[in-house]
This record gives sequence, C-alpha cells and structure tokens, in this order.
Amino acid sequence: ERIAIADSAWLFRGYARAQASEIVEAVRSVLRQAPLRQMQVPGGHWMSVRTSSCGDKGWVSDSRGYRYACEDPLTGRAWPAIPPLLLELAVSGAARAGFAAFEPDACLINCYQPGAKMGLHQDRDEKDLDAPIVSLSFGLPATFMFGGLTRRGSVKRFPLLHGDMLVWGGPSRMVYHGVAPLQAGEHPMLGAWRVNLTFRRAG
Ligand code: MD5
Ligand code: FE
Repeated sequence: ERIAIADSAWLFRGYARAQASEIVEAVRSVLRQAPLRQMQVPGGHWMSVRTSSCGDKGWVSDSRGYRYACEDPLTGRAWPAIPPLLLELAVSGAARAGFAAFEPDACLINCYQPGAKMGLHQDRDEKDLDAPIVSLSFGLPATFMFGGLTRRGSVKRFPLLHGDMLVWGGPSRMVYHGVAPLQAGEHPMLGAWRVNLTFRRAG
C-alpha cells in the first residue's frame, strides 16, 4: 500500500515488516561496532534520541554543529558498512517511489525510548539535495509530524508503525518534520524501543 503524504513523499505501510527480524539483527551487529550514543547539539542541549550510523558517512553533532564525518568520533574508526539487506531495501524502496539509481552513502540509526522526541527541523546537511531520503521504522509506534517548507503553518500528524517506510524527495525534500514524544509501550521484537533508519546521499 503506497500512500501519498505530499508532493513526492510516500508512505509504504509495512514495507519491511516481513524482514524485520533480519534487519534488527543487522542493526544490532552495526551497533556492536559503533555503539549508540547521545549527541550534543549546538546550544549545549543533548538529544533525547540515541544515534549511531553505518555507511561511508555518519551524521555527527557536537557543540560546534552538525556534519557528516567518515570517522566515528566515539571509536576513532570508520563507520561499519551498510549491511547489504538494508542497502537493497533502501534502493528498491526509492525506486518504488520513482527515484531510480539511489546510492545512499549514509544510514543514520535513531533509537527512541519512551519520552524521546525529535523537534521540527529540516534535513539540510546533505550535499546532494536531489537525492531522496528513505526511512524505515521498527518497534514502538511513533507520531510523525510533517509540516511545510517554512517553520510556520500547519503540521500533519500520522503514525509510523513497525515495518513502515517513508520515501521523500523532490519538492518535499526540505519539509519541516519531527517526531512527537514516544509513548510508553512494549514491542514484541524491540521491547520499549523505536528504531528508525534513514538512508541518505550525504555526498
Ligand atoms: C525519525 N528522523 O523517525 C525521524 C524521521 C532525522 C529524522 O527526521 O533527521 O533523523 S525520518 C523521516 C524523514 C526524514 C527526512 C525528511 C522527512 C522525513 N520529511 O521530509 O518528512 O527518527
Ligand atoms: Fe530529519
């Protein structure tokens, strides 16, 4: 089922549900090499979401700002490779939404526990803004907030559930978006966690 949520933004309900346990295993293996951590953001606050990355580039943040880096600042090593199963899903998902030849070089792993949230923001650290972003959600449900191209204006809210995929690009690439505070709960595969993977062309 493909649901249009905006101009070139698509929600595929349950796209990755059948492969969820293999995907979660692959994510666990990445996290053994590049552990979850909380990032500081400019201004000094700490994100409530715990993150890591795989791929040639990883998203990092500290008091100086946000950027993509080839090295994990926690381990001093290169990020683990994107597991082949994850890469295949992201590339085929992008193609299903009309974005041929997507070559992600970064996969950001966002892990939410109850109360964790992500405020409204734009994703603007990637060099190639023509490439789409593909996101996969697992575990506890979250309320995704999807606004407009400016901070003002109305925000649509809809649930992101275990196995859902979002693909957006084109005119929607710079839309303000965020995640409402995660509600408490228990997921059979992930316990009290929501895991979100976003595949990007960081460049
Ligand atoms: C998450 N992550 O669920 C969210 C949503 C992030 C981030 O926003 O930057 O790590 S992933 C869905 C998403 C990503 C980029 C753009 C849009 C949605 N969008 O334009 O709606 O952890
Ligand atoms: Fe984002």
